[in-house]
Amino acid sequence: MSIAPDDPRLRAAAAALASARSIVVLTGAGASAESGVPTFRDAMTGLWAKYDAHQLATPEAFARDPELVTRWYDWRRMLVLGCRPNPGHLALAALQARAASEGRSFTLLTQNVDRLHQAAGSTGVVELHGTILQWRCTKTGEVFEPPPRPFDSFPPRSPAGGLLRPCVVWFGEALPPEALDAAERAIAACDLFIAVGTSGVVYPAAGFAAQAGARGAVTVEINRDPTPLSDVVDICLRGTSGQILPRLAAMLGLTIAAPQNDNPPRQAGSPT
Ligand code: BJW
Repeated sequence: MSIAPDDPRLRAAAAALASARSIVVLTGAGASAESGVPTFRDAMTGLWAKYDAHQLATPEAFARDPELVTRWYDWRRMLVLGCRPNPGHLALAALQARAASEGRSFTLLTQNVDRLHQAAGSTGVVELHGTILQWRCTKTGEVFEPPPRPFDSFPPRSPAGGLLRPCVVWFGEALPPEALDAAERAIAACDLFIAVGTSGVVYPAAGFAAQAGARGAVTVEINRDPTPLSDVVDICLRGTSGQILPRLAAMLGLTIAAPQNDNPPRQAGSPT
């Protein structure tokens, strides 16, 4: 059930968005669900139903069975290349543009690997878990942006003959240091922190709301379902990001353009 338009929690969140000097938004897979990207924990459908996502998203799985792991990631890469930003992505981009025009800081941290925030127009997006649209050679470290069609053979190889792997962060791997630094600096300075569509169980991102709250920021969760973050934040907004974020934007006087259905597919080139 979604939150009522006149709910005081919605008004409190809109007031915080209108007045905060430094806003941090953390998004998770739920933010892309209404674009048709399966959430991490729902990604195992069809041919992949017999596998556990936690078992595939590890360096150990890649070492053991690079063909299986790269087939899964290439299937997901093709899926996200066919997806478009939803009204939640567009609302975040509009809120960021508004904040910037008023000289206020707005940092978007995402755990998502689909680059839909960038496609919606968000800038300076901090990719905590990398991106599935880029792959790197495990031999040379060279990064490639494969063309928008499936790899010809699995596991894919670079021109140097090394195995290619997606530029994502697997369990047990360190987050990109520059992304973690940027997140920590933004959290230390923020007076409003909003977690959108994340299950709040994967660290370090799962700890960000508590860190922001401990430093005195107002904390908000937007999620379809309760999560461990629900007990940590000041304001829980229960509903989908594609409904709630445009509503908050509208309360600040922003109009969100309807997503374009006739966009050409996103293009990828190679190498970067
Ligand atoms: C909607 C909606 C709609 C649906 N609207 N809502 C401290 C304590 C315990 C463990 C650890 C710890 N610190 C580190 C760890 C270990 C580990 C970890 O956290 N394990 C936990 C499982 C316990 N963390 C790590 O290993 C991290 N590395 C690390 O800390 O390194 C330290 C180190 C330092 C130096 C050297 C070496 C190491 C790395 C974590 C990397 C996570 N990677 C993944 C895979 C990325 C690639 C891929 O996509 O395949 O990232 S795992 C997966 O989870 C993915 C996601 O980004 C991430 C978070 O998932 P998310 O986004 O929350 O999605 P879901 O599916 O879980 O939830 C969706 C939510 O949306 C739900 O709540 C729905 O209700 C909601 N929703 N529709 C709004 N329309």
